[in-house]
Amino acid sequence: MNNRRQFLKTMGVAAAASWVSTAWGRMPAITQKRSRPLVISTWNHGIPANEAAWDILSHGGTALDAVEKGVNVPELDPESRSVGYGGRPDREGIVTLDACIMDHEARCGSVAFLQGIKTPISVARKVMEETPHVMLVGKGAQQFALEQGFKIENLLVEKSEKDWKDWLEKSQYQPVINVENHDTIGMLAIDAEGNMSGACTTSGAAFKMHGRVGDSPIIGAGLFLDPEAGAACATGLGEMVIRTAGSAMVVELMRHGRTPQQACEEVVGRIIRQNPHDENLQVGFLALSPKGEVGAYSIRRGFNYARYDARGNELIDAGFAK
Ligand code: SD4
Repeated sequence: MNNRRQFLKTMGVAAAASWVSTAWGRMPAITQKRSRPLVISTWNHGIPANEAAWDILSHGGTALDAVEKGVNVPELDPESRSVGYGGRPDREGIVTLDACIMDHEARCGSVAFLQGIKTPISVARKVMEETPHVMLVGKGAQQFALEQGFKIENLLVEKSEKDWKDWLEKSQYQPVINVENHDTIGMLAIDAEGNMSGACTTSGAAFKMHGRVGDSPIIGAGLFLDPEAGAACATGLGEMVIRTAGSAMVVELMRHGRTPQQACEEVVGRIIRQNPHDENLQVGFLALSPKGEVGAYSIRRGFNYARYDARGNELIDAGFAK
């Protein structure tokens, strides 16, 4: 699909009213019909995750329940090897998980470096709802999860253990672009009431240093939501997302009038300018405005997202810069 068609598909088809400048020159500005409920999520595993989220949204449930239950699907799927149970381990062979969640009142909860719990997003929600804090990490997060009734289980599945043993032969840390095309899941939803929520959960970069925390549990990096301005989430090399306060920046640009698409493109552009010679760098953003407009953009080809609204569940290729 050429870039222009991809752009149009990314933006959805609707009436052209005015013109905007994009990475591909001047294009008609596209106004989408107000659409809700709506859920979008990163990568192929967004399709089954959206199904679970839509089941809640279409029955009048809240966006907060939808994003939690939605991302629980890849978290619990051992075949989803970059999220939750089944995720690839760090270089010590230990699976450590990062996740965060945010609701329409800008309340948030987060866990990082969490071990042995299959559904970190649900622990993050408990942090938000049951503690005076935003973020718990490591042993403290695990202890809190146990107190909340979660079980400790082995998260390292055979395939991930084998990948790790193969990796040990060379022990070279080299993040791979679009790992199997289903990385971190970031999900943004707007419910029938018009309230937005977001969730982001991952096992992080495969074979990372023990103790490494990426962008995904960092409010403002892997996920951000402001009820007045919109919501955004990120996937890709977390260090670069943290350095640009990526998701917070996308939301802030929307507050200042950019469409979700323009905001995603601008922050991707900043990351490219900071790293002009990095040929292996991939970062992608997904964004949602309070009106239900969607944006998605990445540094390189390969980033896609799933969108579920009244018309059904669809996998869409995001636009890309290089
Ligand atoms: C991280 N952002 O831990 C995550 C990994 C990811 O696509 O999303 N990769 O850096």
